[in-house]
Amino acid sequence: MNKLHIVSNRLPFSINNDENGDFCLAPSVGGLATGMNSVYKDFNGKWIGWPGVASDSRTKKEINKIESLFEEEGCVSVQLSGEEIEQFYEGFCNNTIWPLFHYFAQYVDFHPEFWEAYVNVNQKFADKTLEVIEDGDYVWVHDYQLMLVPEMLKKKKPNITVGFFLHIPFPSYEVFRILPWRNNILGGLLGADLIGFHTYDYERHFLSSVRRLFGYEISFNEIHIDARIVIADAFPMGIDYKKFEDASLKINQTPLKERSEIHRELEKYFLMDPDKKLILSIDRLDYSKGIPNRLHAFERLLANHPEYRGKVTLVMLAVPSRNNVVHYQRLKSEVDELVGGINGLYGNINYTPIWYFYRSLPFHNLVELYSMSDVALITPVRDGMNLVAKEYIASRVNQTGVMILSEMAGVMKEMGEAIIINPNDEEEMESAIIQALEMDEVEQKKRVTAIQERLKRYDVYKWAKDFVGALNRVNRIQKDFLAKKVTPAIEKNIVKRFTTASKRAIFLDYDGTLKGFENDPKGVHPDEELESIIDSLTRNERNIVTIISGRDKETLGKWFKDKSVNLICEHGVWLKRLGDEWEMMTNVSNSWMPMIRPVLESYVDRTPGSFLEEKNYSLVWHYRGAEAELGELRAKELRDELTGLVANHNLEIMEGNKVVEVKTGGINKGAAANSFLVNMNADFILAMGDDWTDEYLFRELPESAVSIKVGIKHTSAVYKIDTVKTVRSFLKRLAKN
Ligand code: GDG
Repeated sequence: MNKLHIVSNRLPFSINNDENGDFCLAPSVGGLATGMNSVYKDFNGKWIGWPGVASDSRTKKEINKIESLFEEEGCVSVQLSGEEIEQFYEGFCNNTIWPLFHYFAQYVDFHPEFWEAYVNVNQKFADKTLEVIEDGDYVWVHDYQLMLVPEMLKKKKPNITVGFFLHIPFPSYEVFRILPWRNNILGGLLGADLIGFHTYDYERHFLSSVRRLFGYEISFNEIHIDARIVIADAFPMGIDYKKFEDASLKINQTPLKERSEIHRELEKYFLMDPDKKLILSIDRLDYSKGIPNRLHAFERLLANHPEYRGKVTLVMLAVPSRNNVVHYQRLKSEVDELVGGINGLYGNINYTPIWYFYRSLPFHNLVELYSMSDVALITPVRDGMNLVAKEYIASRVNQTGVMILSEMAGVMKEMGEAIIINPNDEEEMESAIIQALEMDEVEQKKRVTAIQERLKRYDVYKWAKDFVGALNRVNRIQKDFLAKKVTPAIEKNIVKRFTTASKRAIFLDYDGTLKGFENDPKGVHPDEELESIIDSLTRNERNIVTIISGRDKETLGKWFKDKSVNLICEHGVWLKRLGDEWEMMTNVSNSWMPMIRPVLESYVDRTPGSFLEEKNYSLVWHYRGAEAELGELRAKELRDELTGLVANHNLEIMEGNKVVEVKTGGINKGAAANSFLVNMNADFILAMGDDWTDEYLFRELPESAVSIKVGIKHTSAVYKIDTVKTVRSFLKRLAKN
């Protein structure tokens, strides 16, 4: 496989000083570093990111030293100045995107200078990446700090495969649309070939924004953008399960005198009274984590249930985070005050209700807390995933313990066995704490074991491998397209056959092939360029050009009145040979229309922006002008409703691009083209079309025909071409011969 590179805001090492005071690197312990290490070294790639110090806070010599230390680890440094960090990271990332994507719209700052810094810094990351990557490489970009990088990379190097993973929630469209730069962000992300989220809900919100803001066609989780397919999918991030399990086993076996201070303190606590219980809470001090809500619930418990006073302690580890941002400073004061209040009210010489640590702890202390706490209380008001919840469960090597978990955390989807709460419902949280404290061991073990099995299977290594596997599959889809693409060599061959032929039958679909889609289908008249292409093709009388379309005969008849072309309309009901009158190709009836028309009309009434088109032998409901998601929903409904009706009347439902059409069965472009070809003796046949109604044409024409699909989707055509623009330039070159 080709190289795989990682791009993330931070590099996976932090800078320390060794015993001589020289710089050295310490590996980050986070899940991302662990997961990525498992894949990127195997693929011989680089890790591109910010080393963690402002470039203008050190001397040039120090920066060079730091860069070379990172280089030894396969890392490429992106240097950021103090001002860039302030405006890009603290500004746009943490004051705009973070609150917005966590539904704290009231905290969002919309500063154009923050946005400008975001664009510039993203460009810096992209430029650094472009220096190290080659055609054919894979690049995996991480998180909300770098959402513009995929597009920036793809623009300069289209022949790479780009994956993007978002570690935080993707908000609903109604929230995302608030952002003035929403289209730029979405466009940036869509530069990737694969976009990963923790949960299906975030994926769904993302697709909904793509549909509503850009109107791209989406089938399941595939977004069709001209000649590209972008896939969105859910990959719930796992943890290094074994690392937590092993560390916890080791703690249980540590001899008394070797135990850490925290470990000894915790044991002392239980020695005083074995019935005592510990509730654990660990997070970065962030407003998304719901820390005040949790404290209120704990306070309620002590207030309403005096029997738990002296018996239950909340161990709260709040890791300092983003303390330059004002909302974090306010949160810190709020939490300090709440903890002080509760301890003051319910504590005594022998009892402190909350043990509050405002710092980070070394890994083994963290696991000690996990392995010795009876209950984990994890109550974010919004959280992309929440790895703490997974780490707690992995550390429960004797399978006891109870998890109280917010329904707003992504991890909840994998932890149905936890006690699930709404973090805004303090009463519910209070009852959940009581339920957890009183849960018997058999029940605890049943629940913990079930979650453990799941987390063990889908750990961080599996997560990373799955994502890379999906990236490979996307790459294959793109390659399939390339395999059929009309290359210069293939075109040369087609032109050669075309030149030597004495009679050339050319079938051209109209919408999506010769002409792009527009909102008003009535107005998509041929433009000057198209008319001149048709003229130059038909000037040579060896070329028998036929426009073959689902459109009605009146419209096409009017548009091509002065052109030397044949017309096949309504998918093959009508034929107009050059110089002749309209003739019916098959005997069809439209007596079914009065029965179907009211059904379609009711959809027009209930779907603003949609309308009904009445052709001679078919009825078409168009929803391109409707709100995108509503249109698709109604199209599904309509199809279901029609299925029962059409079966008894030999009718067919055809779904084109943003249309649902009902017509008499057995008529299609393939049959029509073949009957048109009878007695013609064409020694060269060309057919071009973009949607599935053209597939009949591709399938039913003689094998020697040159069939060309416009777009990337699966097809029976022999070749593919990417866009209307390329169709036109191809036809122009053909006409010259
Ligand atoms: C973002 C998303 C998503 C915490 N305190 C200490 C410590 N930690 C470690 C934990 C855990 C990590 O930090 C925290 O991860 P979370 O997932 O809980 O939360 P965020 O930092 O907000 O992460 C989140 C995540 O990205 C991954 O995609 O799950 O939703 O917000 O691993 O163990 N580690 C040590 N000492 C501490 O005091 N050593």
